[in-house]
Amino acid sequence: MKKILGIVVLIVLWCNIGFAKIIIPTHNWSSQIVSAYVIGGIFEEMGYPVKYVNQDSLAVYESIRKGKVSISHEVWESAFGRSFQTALSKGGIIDAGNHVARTMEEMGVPNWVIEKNLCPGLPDWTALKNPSCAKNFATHDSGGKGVMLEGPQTWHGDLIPQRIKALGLANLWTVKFAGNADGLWAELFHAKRAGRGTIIFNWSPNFTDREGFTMIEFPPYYRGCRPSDGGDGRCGSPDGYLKKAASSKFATEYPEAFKVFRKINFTTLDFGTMAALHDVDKMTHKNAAKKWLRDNRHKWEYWIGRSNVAYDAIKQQEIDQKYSKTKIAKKPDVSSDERAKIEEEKRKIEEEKRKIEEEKKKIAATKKKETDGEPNLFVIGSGTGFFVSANGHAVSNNHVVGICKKVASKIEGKIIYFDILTTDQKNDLGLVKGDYRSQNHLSIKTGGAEYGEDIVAFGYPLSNALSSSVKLTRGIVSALSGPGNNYSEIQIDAAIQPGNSGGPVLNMEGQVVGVASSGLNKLYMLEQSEYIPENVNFAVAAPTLLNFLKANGVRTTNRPYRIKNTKELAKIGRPATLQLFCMNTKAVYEELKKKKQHSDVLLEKVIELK
Ligand code: TMO
Repeated sequence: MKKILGIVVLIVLWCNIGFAKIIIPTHNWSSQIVSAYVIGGIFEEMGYPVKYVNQDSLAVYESIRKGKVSISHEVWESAFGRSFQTALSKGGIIDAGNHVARTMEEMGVPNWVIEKNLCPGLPDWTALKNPSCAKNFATHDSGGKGVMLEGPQTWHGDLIPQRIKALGLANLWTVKFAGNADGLWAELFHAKRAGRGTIIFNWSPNFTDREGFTMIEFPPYYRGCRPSDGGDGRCGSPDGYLKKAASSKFATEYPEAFKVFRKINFTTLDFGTMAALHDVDKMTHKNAAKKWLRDNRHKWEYWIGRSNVAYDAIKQQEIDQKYSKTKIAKKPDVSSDERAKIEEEKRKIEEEKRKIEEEKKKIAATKKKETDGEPNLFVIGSGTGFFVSANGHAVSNNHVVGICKKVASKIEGKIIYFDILTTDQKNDLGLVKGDYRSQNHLSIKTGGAEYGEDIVAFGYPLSNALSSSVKLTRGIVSALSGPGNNYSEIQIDAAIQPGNSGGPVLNMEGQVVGVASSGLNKLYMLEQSEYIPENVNFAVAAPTLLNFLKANGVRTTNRPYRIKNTKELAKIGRPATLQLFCMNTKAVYEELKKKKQHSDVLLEKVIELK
C-alpha cells in the first residue's frame, strides 16, 4: 500500500514538473511582444517549456503575484511603476533588476511638426495654449479643438485627459484613445503622408528612435504630482526605469531560469530594433524574435552560460548611445558612467543625511533627558501649529519648531509639552507630538488647493505676551506654485503676520489646503532681490504635507465639511490651531538672533513659561 502511494505521489510530482510551463505575458506594443518571444526562445534553448498568454499590462502584476504568470520583462516606470510597487508591497513578486535602457513615455510630435513650425514654441508645453496651434491639430469631428492621440486607456487610464484639464488646456484640446499601439503608428503614417501635424503618445525605446520624435516638455515630474498619488496632475512623465519582475513561484520552481532572467539586459537599441523588425520591416513578432536571437547570439549565449566570452550590456549601451534620435524633454543623454557617478553621489548624500539624522536623534535623546523639567529653558519664540491626527500629531514649519529643544502650548489653561518628532527643511515642515489627544484635528485635502478658491488662514500673531488669541485672515489661492515654479507650494493673498508661520490655511470646506510659511520665502525673494508686492504669501501645498505625514506614518483624514460662512469655518479651524512656544536656552537664542531666517519666530526677548 505504502509503495503504491509513493508511486502515485511521484507520478503527481512528475506531472507537475513535466507540465508546469514558464508563462510569459504578451501585451499590446511591439517591443514587448517580440522580447517576450526572445526571452521565451532563450528559456527554450535551456530546455524549459514555455507558454505565452495575452495579458492586460496593468493587471499582470497581480497575476504574477498569484503565480499565474511567471515574469514581466518590461515594467515601464511611468506607466506601470505604481501597479508594480503595489504588488511588490503585497508579496509574491520579485524585483529582478533593471534593463540598462532608460525610458521616456510622453505625448509628443514627429520632428516635422517642429521643422514646419506647426505649433510655435514646442516642445515647451505652454505652446499648446495658443489657439492657432490647437487649430492646426483639429480634425473634422473635433469641434474645432486640437486632437491628441493617447495610447489605449488600459495603459494610463485618464492620466493625459486629466493633465490637459489641470493645465487649463481642455477648452482648446481633446484627447482621443488609440485602440492599440498600431493605432498610434497608423496616425503617424497618415499624418506624414498628408504632411499634416499630429500629437501622439509615444515612448523611447521604440522604433521611432530611428527617425526622431520630440517629446513635449510638460512641467517637470516630481514624486506625488499625479492624481493617483494625491497630486494635482500638473506634471509630465518621469524619465523612468525599465524593470524585470518575476513571480516568487517561478523563482523557486525554476531557479536556473530565474538566474538567467536576472542577467537578461536589453539596451535601448535592442528594444528599438525588436520593435522596428515588426513595425517597420513588417515581420511577424515570432519571426522578429528569431532574427534578433540569430543576430545577437553572443549576448544570450553569455547569459545562459554557454559561452564564456563576456558581454557587457552597459558598455554596449554606451556604444549604441548615438543611435536614438528621440528628443526627450530637457533630459540630456547621460552616459551610464555618468549615471553611475550620479547614483554614487546620491548614495553618499543619502548616507550623509542618515548620519546627520542619527546624530540629531542622539542629541535629541540626551537633550530630552536634560530638558525634562530643566529650569534654564525659556520661551525664545512663538509660531502656530495644528493637529492633524487623532493620535495627537501636530504640524508646523521647520523654521518654527526646528530651532527648539521643546515646544509648549497652552491648551485649556494647561501647559502641554510637545516633542519635535521630525523636520523637513526643504519643504519647511515640522512634526510634533505631545501627551495630548485633541478631539479637533483637521482634514487635509488630498488633491490640494484649487486656483482662485477662497481660503482662510489661522494663526497666532507674534507677541511678547504668552496668551494671545487666534487670528483669521481671508484671501484666495492666487497661484498653484511658489517662487521659481515650485509646485510644492501655493501662493495666497491673505495677509500673514509674523507668528502665523506653521498655521493652517483652510478652504471653504474646512479642509487644510496649505501650511502658512511666508518667512522663508520672503527671505528667498529678498535675496533674489525681487520686488515683493503686498499680499503675496506662500503656504506649503497640501500634497507636500501629505507626503511628509505619510512618510512619517501619520494617519490623516480628508473629509470635507458643509460650511455656510467663515463663522462656521472658524469653529472648525480654531480649536485645532495651536500657539506654539519655542523653548530653548538663552545661549541658543542669542545665536539665532544673529541670523535672519527666524526673525518672524523669535521674541524680542526671552520670557519664562508659566
Ligand atoms: C508602456 N508603453 C511602452 C506602452 O508606454
